[in-house]
Amino acid sequence: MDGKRSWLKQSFGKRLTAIHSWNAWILLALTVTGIVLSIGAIRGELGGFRVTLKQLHIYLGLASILLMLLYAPMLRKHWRQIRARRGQRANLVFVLALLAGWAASGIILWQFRHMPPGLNNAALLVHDLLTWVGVPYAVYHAISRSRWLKRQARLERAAAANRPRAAQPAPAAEPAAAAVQPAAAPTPAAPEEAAERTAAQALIAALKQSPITRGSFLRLVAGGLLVIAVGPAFYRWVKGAFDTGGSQTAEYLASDGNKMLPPPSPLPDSAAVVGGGAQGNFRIYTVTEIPVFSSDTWQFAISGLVERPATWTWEQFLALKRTVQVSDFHCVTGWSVYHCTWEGIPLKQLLAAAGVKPGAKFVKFYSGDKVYTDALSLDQAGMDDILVAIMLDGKPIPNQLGGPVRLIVPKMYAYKSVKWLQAIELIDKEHIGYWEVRGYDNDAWVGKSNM
Ligand SMILES: Nc1nc2c(c(=O)[nH]1)N[C@H]1C(S)=C(S)[C@@H](COP(=O)(O)O)O[C@H]1N2
Ligand SMILES: [Mo]
Repeated sequence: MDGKRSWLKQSFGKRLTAIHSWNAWILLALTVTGIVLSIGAIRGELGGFRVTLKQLHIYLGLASILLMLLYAPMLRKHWRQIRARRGQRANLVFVLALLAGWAASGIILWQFRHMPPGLNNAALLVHDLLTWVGVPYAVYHAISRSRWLKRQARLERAAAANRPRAAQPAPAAEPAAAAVQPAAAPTPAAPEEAAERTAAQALIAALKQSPITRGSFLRLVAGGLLVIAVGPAFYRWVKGAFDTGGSQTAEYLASDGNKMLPPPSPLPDSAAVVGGGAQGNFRIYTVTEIPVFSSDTWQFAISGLVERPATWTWEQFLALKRTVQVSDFHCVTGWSVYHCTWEGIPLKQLLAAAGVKPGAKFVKFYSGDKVYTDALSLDQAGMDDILVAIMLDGKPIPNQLGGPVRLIVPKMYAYKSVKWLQAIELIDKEHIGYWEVRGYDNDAWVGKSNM
C-alpha cells in the first residue's frame, strides 16, 4: 500500500523514467537468458541449470508484463506529451508492439501443455522473429540515445554555432538554417560591401558544414555494425524458419559424418515418401559432441531381462523386417516437424523377438553418445507407432539428426526419441532419463494436460 502511494506521488516524468529503465534491465536479462536457452549446442553444458534458467526467463517475462500494466494508465498522457516528436512516437509504437508480441507468444510457450503443438510452433516463430528484430533495435536505441552520443551531438551543435560567428555576431538558435540566410549588415560604414561579404561568408560557412553530423555518422556506423553482426545469422534463421520443404534435412544428409555401408534401401512407401515430405526443420539438439559412426564398428544390442539377448552388426540389422510410419515430431521447447515418413523396426517387434521376461517392467534406451539415456514403461513401450528408425523420408538419417539409428516415440515429446540409439535394456526398476533427471517432466505425452 505504502509503496503504491509513494509510486503515485512521484511526478509523472519520474515514473516514466523509472519504468523506462526497469524495462531496459528486464529486457537485457530476458535477452541473455533467452539466447542462452536457445543454443542447442550448449544443452549438455547447461544440464539441469537449463530448467532453472527457463523458469527465470518466464519470471522475467511476467515482470515485463507487470511493467506494461503499470505503464498502461500512463500511456494516454505520455502519448500527448510526445505529440510533437514523431520519432519518439514511432519508437513507442514499435516498442509496445514488440513487448506485446513477446508477451503473447511467451505466455503460449509457457503454457505449452495446454496448447496445440501447432500453436506452440507459431508462438516460437513469433518469439524468435521478434527477438531477431527487437534486440538489435534495442541495442541501436541504447547506443543512439546514450549520454555519450548526446554529448557528441551537443558538441557538434556548439561547433556549428561557433563557425559562422565571424559573419554573424549574434549566435543563432538554429545555426544551420541561420547560416544560409544572409544576415543583416553588421557595420554601417560600407553597407554594400559589408552585406556582400556577409552573404559570401555565410555561403562558405554553410558549405563547410557537412550534412552528416558526427552524431548521425556515429549512429550510422552503429547501425551498420549491427546489421553486419546480426545479418548473416538472421538470414540463416529466416531461411530455416520459413522453409517448410525440409531443405536443411537435405543439407545434413549431404554432410553426413556417418559411414554406414551398405546404405539401407527404402521400402516402397518410404521411397515414395507417403507422408509427402517432412514439413519444418529439426533443430539439432545434443548434450555431447555430435558422434559419428561407421558400419565397421557399429553394433546394436538388446539385453537385460529378455530370453534371447542379441547383438547385430549393421548388415545384420538391415536384414530385420521394417515398416513405414508417418508422424509428427514435437520438441518440448515449442518446435515441431510435421509429416515425417520414418522407416524402421517397430520396438514392439524387437521386444517380442527378444522375449521379455516376466520380471521386466521398464525399457531403457542407450545412446551411442555414451551419455544420453531414456526409458519407457513396458506398457508404453508396447505402443504400435514406436520405431527404431533408420530412414527419414526415404533417406538414411544423417548423424546430426541421430543416425544411423534413432528412436521415434510420436506420442511423446522428442526428448524420449533417443538419438544414436545403440542398445535396449529390459529392467525391473524405473530409470529416469537424461533430461528427466534435470527437471523435465517424466510424463512426456504430447498435448496431455498435467493439471
Ligand atoms: N542422444 C540424444 N538424444 C536426444 C537428445 C540429445 O541431446 N541427445 N535430445 C532430445 C531432444 S530434447 C529432442 S527435441 C530431439 C531433437 O532431435 P534432433 O536433434 O534430431 O532435432 O532429440 C532428443 N534425443
Ligand atoms: Mo526437445
